[in-house]
Amino acid sequence: MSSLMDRLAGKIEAHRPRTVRLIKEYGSVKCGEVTIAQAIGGMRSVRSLVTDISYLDPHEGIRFRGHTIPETLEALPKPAGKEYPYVEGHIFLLLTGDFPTEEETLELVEEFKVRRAVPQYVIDVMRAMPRDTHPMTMFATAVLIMQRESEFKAAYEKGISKMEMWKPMYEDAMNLWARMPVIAAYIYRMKYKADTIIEPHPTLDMGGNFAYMMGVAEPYDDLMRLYFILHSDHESGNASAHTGHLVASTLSDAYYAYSAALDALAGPLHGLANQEVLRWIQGVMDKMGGEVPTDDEMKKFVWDTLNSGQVIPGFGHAVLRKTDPRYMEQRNFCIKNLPNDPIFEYVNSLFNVVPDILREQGKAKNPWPNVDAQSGVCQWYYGVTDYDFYTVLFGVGRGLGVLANLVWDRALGYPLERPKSLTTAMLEDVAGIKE
Ligand code: CMX
Repeated sequence: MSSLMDRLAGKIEAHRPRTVRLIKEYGSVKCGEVTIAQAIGGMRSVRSLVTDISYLDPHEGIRFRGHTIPETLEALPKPAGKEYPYVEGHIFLLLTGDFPTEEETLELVEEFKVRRAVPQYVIDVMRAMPRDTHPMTMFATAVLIMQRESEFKAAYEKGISKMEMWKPMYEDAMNLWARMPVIAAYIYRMKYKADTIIEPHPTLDMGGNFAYMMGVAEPYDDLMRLYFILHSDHESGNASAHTGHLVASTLSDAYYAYSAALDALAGPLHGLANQEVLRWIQGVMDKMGGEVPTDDEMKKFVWDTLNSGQVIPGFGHAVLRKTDPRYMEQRNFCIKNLPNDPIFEYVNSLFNVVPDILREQGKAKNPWPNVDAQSGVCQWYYGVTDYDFYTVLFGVGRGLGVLANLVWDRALGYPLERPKSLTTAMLEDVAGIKE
């Protein structure tokens, strides 16, 4: 057993009695209620999911295992000479709740290297797809096609006790974590870089190897360490994490569940917003002939978009009610590394004008920027300008949290998800509407 699996086993043993006790002794205690608006309106804020891996406070933002983003970035081990931590160490934190030592992190770095070989049939399937297929479709397909390798599925078919199910789920998660960045970089080089594939580097960590396989020089490796960590988890209710949890609740394996989570991420109200931000900015740039608009000019572009019935991508959030700390952390990176970049100036200009406009329009509950408003700028600066690829990057990051949650879902025996539907007539009845 690896140090990580060993630590995880201890954590699971210690945690199980808490869940059992809550169900057995306090199962009938209410933790929330549901209104008609919530039932019709996408279950906003309904307190009906449980995870200990991250918690999203509307005003403070995300905490990973109780730690804010700055605390997490500070405490995780970093490769020598680098500003941002090993992604591998963050996986250790998400799974166990403990910050790993350098030694434990390096053990994980080595383990992922052993697990990361992508089978040839996965490559063949990706290559057989029309080259203009959206990269998220390629990515989700690549994950799904590997389902035949699921150790969870194999163990289930042989017959495995409920208490042991987390172990093959962990093996599946580890294999996926190791392969996700490799597959993502493969798609990028095949689709956008004239099929000039770069094989994995023998010594680099996950972030370093990803940058290497993308063919992008330093400090892109550090950017991607930051990026993957920031995008990893946003508690359970967001569409991608929730989809993963729902699918796995049928005792479906990690390949089915993560692939489905990617499908949810591919919508423009969720992860695809990062490509939409760059597409929107490019549209403005074209109209401006490359010049950065004044605030008044930018206001007009924003109002034109709103008046044509579209959302401003990268702004608003279903839970957050302040500027997303993930936006701020990426902004800090930009201020340090690309302060004079024209697209960064565009994003800053949007930061100056959009919140007031959304407030004036009076619809969005949160007028502030979210994670997607800033992430594409950095990619563009380092030459990754094919913005329909950006959601794949989000998908690699989100996989860290989705898969960590799936391991714990199995460890705690979370059951099949099955909320109850009502008809409109029933709601009218509940509301006391007579005619
Ligand atoms: N621009 C214009 N209108 C917006 C808006 C925005 N950025 N954000 C919210 N609104 C509108 C909604 O469309 C909704 O309008 P209707 O009443 O006409 O349907 C109204 O304001 C109320 O929405 P809300 O309760 O504030 O927000 P929701 O929880 O419904 O939706 C989100 C949240 C993120 C989908 C929404 O803010 C949005 O569409 N933002 C733009 C897309 C985006 O950036 N998505 C990425 C989010 C982060 C991520 O998951 O990656």
